[in-house]
Amino acid sequence: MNKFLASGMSKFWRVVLGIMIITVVSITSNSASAIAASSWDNETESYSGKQEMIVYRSPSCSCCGDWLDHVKKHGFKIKQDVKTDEMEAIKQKYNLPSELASCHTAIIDGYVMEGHVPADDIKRLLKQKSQLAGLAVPAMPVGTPGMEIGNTKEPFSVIAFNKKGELQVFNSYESY
Ligand SMILES: [Cu+2]
Repeated sequence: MNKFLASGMSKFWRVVLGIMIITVVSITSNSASAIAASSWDNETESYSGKQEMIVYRSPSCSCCGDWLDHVKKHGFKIKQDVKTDEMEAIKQKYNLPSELASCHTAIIDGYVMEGHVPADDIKRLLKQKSQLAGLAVPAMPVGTPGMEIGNTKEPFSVIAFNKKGELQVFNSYESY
């Protein structure tokens, strides 16, 4: 083996080592940023308007309580916490499009908030004084505020709906 080949080999191993270091660093920083991003308690939106909400939920719903803790950390106040087994009737009363149904239904400043809607999206809608009727995170995607299970984060969208029952995507969380 000549000198040229030997130096070539060592260069190869230096590159391999470099790649390994880059990989380790990127994995570490990825997981660090994932932890920070998964923290729904960090506020990205400020809001100083009406913060009192009425919440309807089934007495047996524990993730509903976890969502309430989330919005309370963002300054919202629970004026009324109504525990009822008639959630279907509540959703109909507030004209929630049935395909958007989740667990709890909250009313704030005349808007309907269905399911595990992130507090910052609520604030953004309230600030817009929008013609929309409300926001929903249909079903209960794992990873949404109040639905955190380990590090599982299902992509989800916050859907806005108007009084005619027309839907539009208000916000999307693909990786968070
Ligand atoms: Cu829930």
